[in-house]
Amino acid sequence: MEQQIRDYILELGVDDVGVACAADYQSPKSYAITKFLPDAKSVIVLAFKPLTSCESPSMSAAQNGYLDLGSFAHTASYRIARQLENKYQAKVATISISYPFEMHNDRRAIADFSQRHAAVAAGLGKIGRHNLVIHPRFGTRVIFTSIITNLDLRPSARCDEDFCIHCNLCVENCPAGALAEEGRTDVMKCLSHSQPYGLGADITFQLQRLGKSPAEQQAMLVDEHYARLRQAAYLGNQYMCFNCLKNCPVGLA
Ligand code: B12
Ligand code: SF4
Ligand code: SF4
Repeated sequence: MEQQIRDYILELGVDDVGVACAADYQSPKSYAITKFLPDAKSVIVLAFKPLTSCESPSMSAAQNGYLDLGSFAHTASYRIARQLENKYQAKVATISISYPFEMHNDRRAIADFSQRHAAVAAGLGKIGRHNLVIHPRFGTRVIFTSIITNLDLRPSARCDEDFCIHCNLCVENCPAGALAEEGRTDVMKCLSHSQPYGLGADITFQLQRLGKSPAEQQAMLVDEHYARLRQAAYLGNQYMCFNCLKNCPVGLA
């Protein structure tokens, strides 16, 4: 069954797949896996290698590349989950690139499920100095989604090798200094550079608006900054920095 599922997934165009035993998915800050599927037994982790368009010098084209990747990942994940239900009578919970992501004051910037912990448990790579998973073939340039299932699948072997060559290029090229401390990404520093038009920026904008005169508010609302905030909210997460990913030499031919 494992091989059939694997073949189906790769034939859809997913770049790699790994399986973790649900008990081996241990992400202390995330919710327990049973929150998503009470009788979870395995996690199927899908790896997607971004197209070169994601590294276009045009940030808008790079954004578009990631939006394309997201659409493909959604479709592939849905088709695989459907196949698991129809062919193997499985139960499933699909976890996409960034969601599910409940908003709580005491869990800021922590998603409900951690794709990195799942990917490591499913043998799809190891964490590098930049706190991202480095895949054995694709290096840092890889995005993950997961499907939790009640099927008892044989887990993939974990990666033993350290793929990070400790060149420090990710740290040196981070414009926010968010990677200064080893093993921790300073979330607020990263966010200010990677999502200048994200939720945090929107809140700042709304707070700045408070107390302004009607004429000042009108000027703020017709400014391009507000248009960018609205565009980002409409399109989804618009990341403007990929330096830690783009500067990592691992996986480049
Ligand atoms: C919220 C989020 C962010 C937030 C906050 C990150 C955070 N708090 O971890 C911000 C906006 C800062 C962010 C930035 C980026 N993100 Co982000 N992000 C997420 C998201 C949605 C949730 C992460 C989360 O819940 N973290 C909180 C908990 C789980 O993390 P943690 O336990 O504290 O783990 C940390 C440490 O423990 C450390 N660590 C130390 N030792 C070990 C050992 C193991 C085994 C593991 C797993 C971790 C680990 O690594 C973590 C970094 O702080 C995930 C998708 C998902 N659902 O998982 C993507 C995700 C992590 N992001 C991703 C990417 C690519 C990025 C960016 C490059 C942005 C971009 N331009 O695309 C930057 C890179 C920043 C960096 N170098 O760390 C990818 C990473 C892919 C990969 N190859 O690993 C993910 C997995 C999305 C995906 N589906 O592929 N992200
Ligand atoms: S995405 Fe940019 S700001 Fe965030 S950690 Fe990576 S290099 Fe630094
Ligand atoms: S850029 Fe260098 S130090 Fe950073 S993760 Fe890649 S190999 Fe490791």
